[in-house]
Amino acid sequence: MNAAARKKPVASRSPARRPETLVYGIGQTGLSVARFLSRNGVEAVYVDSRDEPPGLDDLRDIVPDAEVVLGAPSTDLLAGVTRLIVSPGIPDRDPLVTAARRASIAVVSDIELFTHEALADIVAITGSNGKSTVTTLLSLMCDAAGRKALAGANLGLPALDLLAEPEPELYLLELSSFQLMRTEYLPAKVAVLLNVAADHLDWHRDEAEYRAAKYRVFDQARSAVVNRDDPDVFDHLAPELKRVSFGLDAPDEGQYGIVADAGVDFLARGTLPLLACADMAMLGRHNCANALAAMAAGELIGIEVPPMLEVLNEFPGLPHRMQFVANVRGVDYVNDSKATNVDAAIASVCSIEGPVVLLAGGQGKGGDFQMLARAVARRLRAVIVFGEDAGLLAEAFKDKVPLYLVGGLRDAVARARELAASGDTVLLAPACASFDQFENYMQRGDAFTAAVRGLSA
Ligand code: UMA
Ligand code: ADP
Repeated sequence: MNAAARKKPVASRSPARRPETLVYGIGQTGLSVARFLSRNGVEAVYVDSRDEPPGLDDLRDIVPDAEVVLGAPSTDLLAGVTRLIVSPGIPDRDPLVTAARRASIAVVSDIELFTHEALADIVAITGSNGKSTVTTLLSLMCDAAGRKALAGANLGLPALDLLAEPEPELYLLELSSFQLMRTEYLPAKVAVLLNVAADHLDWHRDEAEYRAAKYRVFDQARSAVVNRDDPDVFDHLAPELKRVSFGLDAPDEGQYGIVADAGVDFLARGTLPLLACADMAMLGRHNCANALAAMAAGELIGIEVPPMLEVLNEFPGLPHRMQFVANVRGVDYVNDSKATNVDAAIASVCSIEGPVVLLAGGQGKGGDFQMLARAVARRLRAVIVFGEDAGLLAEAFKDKVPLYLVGGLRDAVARARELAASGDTVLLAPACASFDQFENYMQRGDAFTAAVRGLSA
């Protein structure tokens, strides 16, 4: 199959007869695009720079007759093409994407296709950290309130696959900067920007480009949920745009925040306490921010307070995010494998009371490890580093905190057991992507969990 696909001579069809749409990327997004185009009777050429992209067999089932081109693509493929639909993992500096832009070919995301088709209202959720948590909270809140919503995009089902489902009342889209950067038309009923911290600097040209991609979420929005801790965001809102803010400080009337009452912190709307933070099922201060953002968005789509509180009271969080694994000899082990950037790891460490043995490492994404070390060192009993960027992490932590360099996660857990005292927490919050040693952050979290279970066996 692969060889046949590769051998298929690209130039065998006359340029005039070749489809005008080129789909670049045969992963989850590419397959959802193929299903969408096929449902709509649109022919396309499918291209992937990998010799064996993961979706190839499925693609053959969806569009058996389509031309498929594998391996580093030649820009000759763009002859006669009017639209390049690009998967989010492919950066803009990619030669085919660059050539397409230079030739004024429309370079679009799957989200752009989605927004032109979707009839129901859209809630667009973005941010550097907390997107999946907030999208899930909002989805559960809709369920609890009896509102029919479909959630997807960067989380779960790709956006275009949502269009194949019975039409809901609302689409809840988790959007990455990669997707936003190639989306011009996003008429969201509610646009949520949770936070912006350095991330994906291996994909984006610089932090300014990354931030600009995030702010695009507001361009055609009808209302906005914004974080008061990021004052820059207010410069990117049209003056007349309706907005509700959230933050970890005391809120003004009509906004969401935290109020203290008799020494107890509450999630609050204005001066009205709604739920004690300690009564939330999710762990960590950053999850208070996520809960407040979800409530602000919930209000803007007309959900009543009781079903929202019910969800916050019960939902323990997604796997691999501040997930309690076990207590072994008085030491808590917590899996926050999804803390794949510096800001997430800082939030993660700072949300734990008592000394932490931090396990960090993997593939850095251009984040500032010095900033991580400065922010968390005083909370750490020790740091254990591993993986491709262990050296950079070690450089940042040296002389600040006892530091150990190990080959992998299993060794890290074994060393952590020796170092942690009763009452401590051993926390996997890697501040890095997992791809150097694992398939993804989930496999890394599972490896951590298995190693911890090995300790308690
Ligand atoms: N790739 C190539 N050549 C190609 C096409 C892809 O080398 O021709 C590589 C990419 O560089 C990347 C990998 O293949 O390393 C996957 O890229 P992709 O665009 O094919 O990814 P999909 O399988 O379509 O999955 C994407 C999102 N992945 C990325 O943005 C990297 C998934 O988010 C998303 O769930 C899915 O679409 C459906 O919408 C994952 C993710 O890691 C969870 N997202 C990033 C994050 O959350 O931080 C943004
Ligand atoms: P995303 O989908 O944006 O990656 P997740 O909800 O999956 O976000 O959370 C990923 C990680 O980010 C968590 O494991 C946690 O370490 C961190 N995190 C979650 N919410 C926040 C927040 N509001 N602020 C800072 N860090 C957060």
